[in-house]
Amino acid sequence: MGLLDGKKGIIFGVANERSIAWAIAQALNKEGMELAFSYAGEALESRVRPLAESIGSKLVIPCDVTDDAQIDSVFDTLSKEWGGIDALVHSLAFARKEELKGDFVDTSREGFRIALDVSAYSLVALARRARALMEGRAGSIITLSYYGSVKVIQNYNVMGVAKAALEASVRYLASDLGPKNIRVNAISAGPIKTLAAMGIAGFRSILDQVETKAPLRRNVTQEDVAKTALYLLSGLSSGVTGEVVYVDSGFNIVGL
Ligand code: NAD
Ligand code: IMJ
Repeated sequence: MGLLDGKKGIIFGVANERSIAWAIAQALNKEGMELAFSYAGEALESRVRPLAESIGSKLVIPCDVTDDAQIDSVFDTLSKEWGGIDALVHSLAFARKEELKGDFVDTSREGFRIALDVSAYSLVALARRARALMEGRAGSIITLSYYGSVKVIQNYNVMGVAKAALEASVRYLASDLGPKNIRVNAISAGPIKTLAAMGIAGFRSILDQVETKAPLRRNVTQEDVAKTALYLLSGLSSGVTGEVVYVDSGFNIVGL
């Protein structure tokens, strides 16, 4: 007997086996949830499909979240195949790499637009479609954020602004969808070595600072995040919505 037997969920944001979304998918599947996956761009299909198949998922659907037609097509497929869904995982972000170095003040109009569109608006776009498919079920939606939304972190720049918009969107979506018994929450994860952290100047030093200063004196893993995702996507968190839950070894509570 699993916590999520008979439940169905869609995962946005698996790129490879290191993705936070993949750890979440495995944790959900272990508790009995049936999963569908979306991937961004042809190149990623060959990475995502074998991972999906390894846990018995047959629904692997392309979706660049900047394209409304692709988003509609994902939800059409889910509606046809399943009739409804119980869970949605939004685990994606993007800013042009030139915006993730130097000063925030130099952010271009287009760089700002792209970061906010992919990393924040996409949650609103997905939640609106999910609402129809979660009708009459206790739905749960989660997204992934980072501490750069509330404090200035070198090089995070426009992504920090996008995560602030994302966290505020979580609260507004939770308010709109709460009356339909759909919950919306964010996990603010500590730094983890994934594709999204590759080539970021000073990343090693950020990992080292967590190890020396965070209450737990260690960095978090994808599995730490996945266990909180399991809590937020299951009935264990039935009274929790609009929250940002930190999974960061306690780093964010430390002052001087
Ligand atoms: P990842 O690179 O494995 O995942 C990022 C995903 O975003 C990829 O699957 C990529 O395909 C997807 N993506 C980018 N642009 C897209 C688009 N236009 N349409 C659809 N998908 C798109 O890295 P990750 O670390 O697992 O990142 C997942 C989430 O976790 C992100 O929101 C990230 O900001 C957040 N996060 C990461 C860390 C960290 O240190 N790794 C810390 C806190 C929060
Ligand atoms: C990303 C940039 C700068 C500092 C950073 C990060 N720190 C951490 C991250 C300290 C932990 C990773 N993170 C939390 C992200 O949200 C990453 C988002 C991201 C990463 C890339 C790299 C490749 C690219 N565009 C990106 N867009 C968003 O071209």
